[in-house]
Amino acid sequence: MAETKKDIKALSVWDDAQKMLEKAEREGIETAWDRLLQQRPHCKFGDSGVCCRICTMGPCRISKKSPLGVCGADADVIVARNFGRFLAGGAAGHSDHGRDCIEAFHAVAYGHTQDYVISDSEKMVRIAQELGIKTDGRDLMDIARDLSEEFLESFGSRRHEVAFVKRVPEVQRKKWQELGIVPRGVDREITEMMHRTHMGCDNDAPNTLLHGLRMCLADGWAGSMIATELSDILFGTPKPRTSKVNLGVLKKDQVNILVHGHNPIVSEKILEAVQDPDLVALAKEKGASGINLAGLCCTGNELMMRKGIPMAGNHLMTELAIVTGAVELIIVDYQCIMPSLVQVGKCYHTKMVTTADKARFTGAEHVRFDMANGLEQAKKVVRMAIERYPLRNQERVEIPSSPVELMTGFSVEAILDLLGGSLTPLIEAIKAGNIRGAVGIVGCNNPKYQHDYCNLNLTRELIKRDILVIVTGCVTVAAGKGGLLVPEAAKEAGSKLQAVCQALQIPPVLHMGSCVDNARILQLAALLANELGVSISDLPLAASSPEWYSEKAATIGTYAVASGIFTHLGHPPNITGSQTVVDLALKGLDDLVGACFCIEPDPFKAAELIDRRITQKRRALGLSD
Ligand code: SF4
Ligand code: MSK
Repeated sequence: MAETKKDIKALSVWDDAQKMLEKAEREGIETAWDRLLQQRPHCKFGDSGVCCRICTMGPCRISKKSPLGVCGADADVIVARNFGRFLAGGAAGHSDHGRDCIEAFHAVAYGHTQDYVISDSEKMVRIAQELGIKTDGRDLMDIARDLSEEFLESFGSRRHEVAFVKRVPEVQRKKWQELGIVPRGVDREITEMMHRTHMGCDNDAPNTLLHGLRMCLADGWAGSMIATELSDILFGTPKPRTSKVNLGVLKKDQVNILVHGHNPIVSEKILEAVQDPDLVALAKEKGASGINLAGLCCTGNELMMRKGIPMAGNHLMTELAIVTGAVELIIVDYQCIMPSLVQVGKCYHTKMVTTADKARFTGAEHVRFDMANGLEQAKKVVRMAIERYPLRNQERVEIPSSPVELMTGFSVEAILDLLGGSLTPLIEAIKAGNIRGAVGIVGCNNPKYQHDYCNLNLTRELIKRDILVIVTGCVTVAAGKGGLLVPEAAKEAGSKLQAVCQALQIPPVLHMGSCVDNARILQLAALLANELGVSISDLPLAASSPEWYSEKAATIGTYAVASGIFTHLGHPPNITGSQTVVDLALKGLDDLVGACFCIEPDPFKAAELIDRRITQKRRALGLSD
């Protein structure tokens, strides 16, 4: 892990990041790395999860000298409660995003907006049929209304299971039933977690954590899955296409606008607005040669997957993108947006615009987006960006690198298309060992690591071992910048995977989308398991989040494990103060749901651990290596 700010090369593996860190240093601009140093050393009680602030008899901190809180809670109870609430934050983030997608879809279905439309009606009809909604001879908007109501039920308390539990292989579902963790409704499971972790309620750590599994399953198989499916229905199901990545996607002679956050509802309208001929003409009037749109984090992933819009960077590149001095405006929706962006923007001419009432930033301008005014507001924001172009100090502009090409757009539908409409060729490749297994590498950056070192090296190490890698979220940018998201990267893969990639003209690392799109990985895993008549936990699959930081990443890891996917994390959550909780996470869960977590900061050792697990699963299925 990077310890000192002086050695800039130790902070990030990327040339564009290093150059911008040097520029920030020269220009006296503080970044996340500086603030990490100021925060160190971190509090040991907080780090190990044994600090309780759940009631005002405390706060209580557990140590050898004082092993119980004022109420009598021990380290196990306190750690489990804290972790339960941590997971609830992640589940709420994804799922509230999912709810916003339902509201947009609902508005379309009921004719309350002209700005949003159904782009993939074939997918909508297919999902409606899958969920038992009648479609024959019905008007598309009637079907849409029923589907939106059906999805809303997955958030409430009236159902015994969320709609997409239907997709879960039967063996897995039985395990969930035996354990009492079939997810009922997103809001219900999150509320119950908050209730259980109130003082004097659920005081049995394993019991609290079992509910954590249920709540995270509600996120994966409902909140996130609904967000993904409805985003496809509204904005189009991704297909393979090319794009570009790194800070080099910014243009010196154009108005640069960055979209940041998670939900495509805002960024899709910005994309429409930047193509408006009147606004392009206005940009030219102000001296720019055009308007350039680029993405950050998961909103960037959403636009890149569907529309091929380039990405400027991932989580730790967001401040550094502004440091280029070339960004007129950064427009955000929610999640993973550092509050510091407002201050960094003020050191240049960069304006920050917020759009969601639930995610406002002091010092930023708020332009509220709703279903009825999306395009109008988007045009207003693009105009603001253009007006700032003349304020740019070109002498301070430094765009540090040339963009790297990548391939994106591997939705489940696109993968099936590539395979000729059936999973059989993929299954045959797995059986023959040409693809020994698959690993979803997902999630974030964290300044405690050298930026993207683990993300990149774990990906490289796995493809060398003929293991197909799927990326989502911020790892996508790492893989893209490393040149791994193009078919030519097959030469970095083991010889068998290389041959598969060459035959299909695909990269050995497939980009499947944003944070919520990890639901695509769940769906693909379920399809494979159903085809083979086994449980997801029997498949040679794994997941990893090497440089994670967010509550959402922990929630993703937990729903992956609960769904039967062995999951690697680069560092543990704040649970190390309870041996009971650690044992359950690293081992006990394997007996319960057929998968568990493993922790390993070194990407090469992590690859070895994942490989071993994949080999075990192959052998159990009677497959050779
Ligand atoms: Fe302390 Fe118990 Fe209150 Fe937590 S719930 S702060 S351990 S008294
Ligand atoms: S944006 S949760 S830093 S992947 Fe989804 Fe990136 Fe992690 Fe946020």
